[in-house]
Amino acid sequence: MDHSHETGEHFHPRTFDEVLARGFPLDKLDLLENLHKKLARAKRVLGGAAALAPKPTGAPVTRENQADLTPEKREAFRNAVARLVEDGKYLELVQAHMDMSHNMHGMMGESGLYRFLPWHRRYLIEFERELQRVDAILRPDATAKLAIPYWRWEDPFPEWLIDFLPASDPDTGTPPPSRKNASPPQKANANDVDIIVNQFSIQDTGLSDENDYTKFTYGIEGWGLRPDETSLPAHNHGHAWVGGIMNNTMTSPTDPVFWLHHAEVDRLWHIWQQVNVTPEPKLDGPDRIMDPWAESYDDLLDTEELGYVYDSTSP
Ligand SMILES: [Cu+2]
Repeated sequence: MDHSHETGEHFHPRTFDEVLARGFPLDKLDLLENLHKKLARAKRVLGGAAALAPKPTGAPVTRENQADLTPEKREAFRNAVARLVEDGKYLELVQAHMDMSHNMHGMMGESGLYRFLPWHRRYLIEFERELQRVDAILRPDATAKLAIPYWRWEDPFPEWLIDFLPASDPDTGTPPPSRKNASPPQKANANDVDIIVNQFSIQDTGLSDENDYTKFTYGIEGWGLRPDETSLPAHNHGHAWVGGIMNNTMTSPTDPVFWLHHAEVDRLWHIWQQVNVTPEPKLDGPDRIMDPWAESYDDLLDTEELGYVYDSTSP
């Protein structure tokens, strides 16, 4: 069944399976760009940027590999998410991702492709600060602040989240469909991650003026190819592999594993940034601002300055 919105100039695939089947929408770039401008314009009439979350104080928190997380931290993460679901904040966070006027995926065109990494970096920071806010209430005596764990794609689904799906599907108000956690599509293995981070230059995006940033983000979002020209599993494939609500392009953050999956995207970007410092995305004017927040691409380049580090910088 095709659930995508494709009437006239509207075009937005509903599932990552569809996104994978269609591939990067090179032939629809003008259409998508215009749609985005229209949506963004409509949005500006409705309301301004969200208030900035306060700058983090103290030492940066450490985002750890979910497989190494202590039972106490797993428990604290689940309890904090459950609390955010209860107080309605979780739904607000999901709604920010459901609003396609933010143009943060390559399925929406060229600027969406360039905005994918910085937009989701900013989005995770918002979630992490909310986690820390409720964790401070739930564990007033805790010595270390909570951070978002990351899920390495070659690892099995985090077993400590298997029974954890606390939020309702925002579209139906009922419990989300259960996960699939199986191929197809394949999720990325260690060799795929090496291609994404170290062999990104083999990607041919078909875009004019492509640079290293274009090629890297194209591969990590999930549009790329392996050297043998088969599809290179990456971010999009992880969503479709988990399935259930994670396969929904708009409501996927309803599944808490979304944050761990995107923390891995963010960690791989961070690793890549350490050796590839010069290339810039073509983002001008409002496209450079990661709405609904006020930060621009340029404000989102240094994770330590943004309040967090990763416990490992090897892919
Ligand atoms: Cu995603």
